Amino acid sequence: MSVSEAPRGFIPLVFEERTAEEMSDRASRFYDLMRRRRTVRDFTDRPVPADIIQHALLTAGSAPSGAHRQPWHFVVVTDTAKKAEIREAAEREEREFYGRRASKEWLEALAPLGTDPNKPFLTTAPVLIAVFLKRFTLVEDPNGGAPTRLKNYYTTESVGIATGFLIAALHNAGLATLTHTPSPMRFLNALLDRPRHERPYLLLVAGYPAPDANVPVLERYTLDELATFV
Ligand code: IYR
Repeated sequence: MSVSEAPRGFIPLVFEERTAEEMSDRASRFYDLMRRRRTVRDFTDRPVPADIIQHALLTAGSAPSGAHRQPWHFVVVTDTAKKAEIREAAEREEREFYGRRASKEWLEALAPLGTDPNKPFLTTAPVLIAVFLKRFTLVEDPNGGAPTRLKNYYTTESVGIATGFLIAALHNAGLATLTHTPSPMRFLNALLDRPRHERPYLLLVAGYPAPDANVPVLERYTLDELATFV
């Protein structure tokens, strides 16, 4: 981060007031769009236009963050060999997870999803976006001295919100995604050449669903179940 990215002063808010009718219409139409999002595990290798990924990343970067520290970094992987390396490392961790690390309770929770240690989507899907969380930001010294460590705040919340924006943006554009969290995923630092103070947060898989893709039958909470109005 350069010092110029820090907030500087105040300007009038640009706020477009909408009619109540337009607001209701937009609210219900946005819900209608978002409720059609499904986590997809079967992708085709059909490439996706770069500008869609770029705009989705800019959308993610518009998320609010603690003290506006923007504690995120995204690595977009489309290279076939790099995807293969990621798959191999992720499957190694997943074999440990399913074979040893996961509790019985966790495996039972996953059973309805039908997941296992094999992650073919990591090489089939055209795009992997590795999301990194920056616990602090390194500010370069303009005089060539040692960089300063600027502490970041609410990093988990901030990166979670940005990732939500990213998933919504990709879905809005017409792509399918999968939030994949190989655990642990420190291997991503070495494979993607990211510094240690950046923690891999999740791996977002994006692309077109396979024509025969299936998704689990599931129900989402109703409004009464998910919210309380006091
Ligand atoms: N990371 C493993 C296990 C897994 C965990 C959860 I929580 C999920 O919602 C899905 C999978 C895997 O990717 O298979």
